[in-house]
Amino acid sequence: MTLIDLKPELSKQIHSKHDWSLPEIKSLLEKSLMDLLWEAQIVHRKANPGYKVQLSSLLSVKTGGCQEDCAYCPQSIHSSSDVSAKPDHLEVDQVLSQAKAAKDSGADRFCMGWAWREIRDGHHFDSMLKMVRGVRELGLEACVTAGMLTDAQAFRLAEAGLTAYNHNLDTSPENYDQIISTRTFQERIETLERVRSAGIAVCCGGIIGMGESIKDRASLLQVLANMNPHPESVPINALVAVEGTPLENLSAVDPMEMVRMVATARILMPFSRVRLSAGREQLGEEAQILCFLAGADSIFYGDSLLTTANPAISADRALLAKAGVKVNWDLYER
Ligand code: SAM
Ligand code: DTB
Ligand code: SF4
Repeated sequence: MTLIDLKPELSKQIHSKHDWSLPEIKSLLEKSLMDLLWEAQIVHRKANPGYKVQLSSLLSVKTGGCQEDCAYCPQSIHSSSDVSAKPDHLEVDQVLSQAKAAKDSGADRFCMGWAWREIRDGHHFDSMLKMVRGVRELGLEACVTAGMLTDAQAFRLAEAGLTAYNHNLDTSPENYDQIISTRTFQERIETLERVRSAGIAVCCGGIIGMGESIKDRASLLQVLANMNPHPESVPINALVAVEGTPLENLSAVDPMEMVRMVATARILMPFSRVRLSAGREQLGEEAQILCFLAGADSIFYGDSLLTTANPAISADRALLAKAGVKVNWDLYER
């Protein structure tokens, strides 16, 4: 069931579709920035009345030592980044105390990451289930990102109360083998189907700034926008070029490219949460505010992402207050 089924009155105002063509999407990405922002605002205001930004905190439960060779990722054993071979796992109580701290600072969702190619059954998966239950008991939404999974694992995660599973497509199907060679785009799609069949919300997006063309960005968005239903949340990441990864020397993406990507995602997927994700440290306040205007309605909130830095909580509170953006708690009471 999609949001449009739940709120049928909205379908009369907003055209939500699943058959976007590549030229349609490319022409949105290349539109005059003013016209693109205007169109994105119209869609956003109609689809998301009472606009509030969701605050999602991230924690790396298992850092580094991952067998996959994703070119952007410092946690891959194929990279020489500091974190690439740290097989530490946080324990359940450590994770839940971080979740409690995230809740106390105002987070809505707690997202936990494991640097795995795929989930294996056993002690670590049992701990993951306990973490999901504990996070839900705190009254937070729970999200997990841990690589590929089986039908049975997806079902057990759903049973534990998992709200969403994050599994990004990262780049276009055409560009995929330039970035990752240890798995296929199709394997990613199959995991997403398992997550959806288990009744867990799908969190799926990608990264820009990895040397891809505008056509690649359009093609990635086409796959996302033509899913039916659309992913419940769509993280848009800007590459954080980490030393030791094959992409370490790439220069930061132009902030307006993030604005364009967010605006286009909003137009294509009116009711999804579009999350302004990694790379906010490089964006500056003005570009982030333009991303909110373009329809971003979620951010990662907390001083760190998985292994890299994120803006400080105090800076984010100041930014949200400056933009007059509403969150689920009263900014001025905390
Ligand atoms: N191993 C699991 C997986 O790949 O799904 C979960 C963790 S993985 C770190 C989650 C996502 O983080 C990746 O799919 C990618 O989109 C994002 N990511 C990782 N490193 C990044 C970087 N340097 N810059 C931007 N996004 C990054
Ligand atoms: C997503 O799309 N971005 C987050 C989350 N989902 C798991 C991860 C960003 C990671 C950035 C690099 C790092 O901190 O290691
Ligand atoms: Fe492993 Fe995920 Fe990093 Fe790829 S993105 S190397 S799968 S942790």
